[in-house]
Amino acid sequence: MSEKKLSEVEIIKEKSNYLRGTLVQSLDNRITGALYPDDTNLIKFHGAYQQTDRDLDSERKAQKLEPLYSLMIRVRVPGGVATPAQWLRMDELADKYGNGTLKLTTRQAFQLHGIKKRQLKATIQGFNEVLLDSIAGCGDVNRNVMCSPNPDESRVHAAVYQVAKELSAAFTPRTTAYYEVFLDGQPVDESQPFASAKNTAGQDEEPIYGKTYLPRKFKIALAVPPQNDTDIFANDIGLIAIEKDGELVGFNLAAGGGLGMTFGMPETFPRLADMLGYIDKQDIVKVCEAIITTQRDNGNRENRKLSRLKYTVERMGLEVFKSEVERRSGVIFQEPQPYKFAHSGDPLGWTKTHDGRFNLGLFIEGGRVADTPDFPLKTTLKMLALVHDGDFRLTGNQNLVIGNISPQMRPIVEAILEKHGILAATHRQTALRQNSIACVALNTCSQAFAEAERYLPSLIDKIDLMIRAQGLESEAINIRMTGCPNGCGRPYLAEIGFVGKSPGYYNLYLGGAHNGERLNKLYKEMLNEMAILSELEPILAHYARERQRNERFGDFVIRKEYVKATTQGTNFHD
Ligand code: SRM
Ligand code: SF4
Repeated sequence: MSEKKLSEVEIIKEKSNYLRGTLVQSLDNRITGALYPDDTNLIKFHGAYQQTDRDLDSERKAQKLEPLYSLMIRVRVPGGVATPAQWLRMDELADKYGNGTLKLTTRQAFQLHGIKKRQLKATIQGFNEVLLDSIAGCGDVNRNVMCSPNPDESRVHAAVYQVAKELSAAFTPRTTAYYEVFLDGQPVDESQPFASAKNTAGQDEEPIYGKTYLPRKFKIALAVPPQNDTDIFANDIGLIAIEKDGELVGFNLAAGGGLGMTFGMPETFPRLADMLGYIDKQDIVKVCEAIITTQRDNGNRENRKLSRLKYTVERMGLEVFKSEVERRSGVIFQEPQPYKFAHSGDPLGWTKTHDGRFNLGLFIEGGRVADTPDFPLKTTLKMLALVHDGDFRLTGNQNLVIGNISPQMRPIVEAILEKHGILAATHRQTALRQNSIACVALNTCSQAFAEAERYLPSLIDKIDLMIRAQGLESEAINIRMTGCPNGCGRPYLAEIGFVGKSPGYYNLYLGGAHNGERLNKLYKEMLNEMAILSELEPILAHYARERQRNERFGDFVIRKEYVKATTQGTNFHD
């Protein structure tokens, strides 16, 4: 039998000595703004990506300059809950070392862009001082664990959030490389998993991942029905909280979700996680670990385009995969418990918590926290963080919840936000815009074929005119755009999805379920703005005229046969 050829990244991991590589030398080298090539792969495990300013690439090339290298760094926030002190620190680091903005990601993490490599260590040390870390922000490991961002909405929410934190800690890499390379001399909080290992430098062990980690990235999300605000079916593991008499008893577990695909490679496709069954809450870490090690040992390590768990499940077959997980964990899946998801969006505006405090959901367009002359969002949130006695919660839809506000603080929070027009901005939007997501795309993302975050707002300005003309301003229609088919803004779960094909041109997908339980389907290819608007206008008008009571846009376009329903990942391209 011929030996299969491992992908280049596998070799780099193998010889990296638990993710060290030559990172120290790369960061010290002052001749170039770039890292050594192998280290560009390893740095991802520590949460950073080497990028260039793509707006300037050709100009700099013409001037025979190297690209303007910088790093994007992703800071994990399990379940999205951050303290005011953490918010303030992120705000400060964005100004001091980054491009002056914060990106709230679709996985409830923070991203800073534009960090120069000589300032990376100081940036990471800055996170560490407020007990944030970037290890496993990216790389072939379990990423930021998502969870409905309202831990105080009920006792169940609080319990689910604890499970999210437990899973995050259980699957954080144990290598001491992060500590050695970035945190020399800094105190490490004992709650951070690598703290316990720091005295054993040089004798690293990765009991779960092993020396070459996973074949590919891995993602876990938890949700509390009826909210599917973490889009659990897009994850390698999706956990649906099941409660009994107001207490969390366990989870329905779905596995094998993932959205990335490559144009022209039909063997790659978005796929929703399959339901494996119900598990009691005390078994959840064990079962998730069994899924992770099954993927570790069976995932494709030759072709990174086919290495996510979703392809392992397809290859092994669901039943064989499930039995293997049961064998490894010693836990048998029970029949899934009944549950119902209503939506995948965020509740915006004021809500009251079960213990009499308040949450305020704010719409953050594209998840970008920045200041503009007429909309000082970043400065206003900083002012709020200076007085706020609750927390800040990043949502899976790139929005922000000012959480846990005491009744006494509510008028103060309101006054600060009102003074600078932030509250009004959330309220005056159409429900369609409030349900929009755009991935980063240009100018930092190396994968982008087209704009997303910088373009979607102006496209929605035009779609909004049709929406208002048809009286649909209160219809929550999920609309999502990405600059390439990797799926970072989860466009294949949108009721209206745009995926960039080339500058100014997008594929239009229709028919995703409003609650995140059905993928959409390609409706038209390579549309420019004019074509997008002329395609959408009659469909929206048709929806306004003929929708049934409570019928969602995604369901309507299927009933009226604009597209066929996608029933599973393997028929996404049909
Ligand atoms: Fe993503 C790669 C941004 C959520 C699927 N993603 C990237 C990179 C790092 C580009 C790269 O490889 O060079 C992007 C950095 C852009 C930049 O300049 O910041 C990037 N992904 C993002 C974020 C920031 C989008 C956003 O605007 O919020 C999200 C960060 C999440 C986080 O905090 O961890 C983000 N990415 C997602 C999601 C959504 C999710 O997880 O719910 C997906 C689809 C779900 C999935 O994983 O299948 C996603 N990103 C990808 C893929 C395709 C993976 C695949 O299986 O094919 C890539 C490319 C890759 O891994 O090779 C990618
Ligand atoms: Fe970049 Fe593509 Fe992800 Fe958008 S979807 S951030 S363009 S990788």
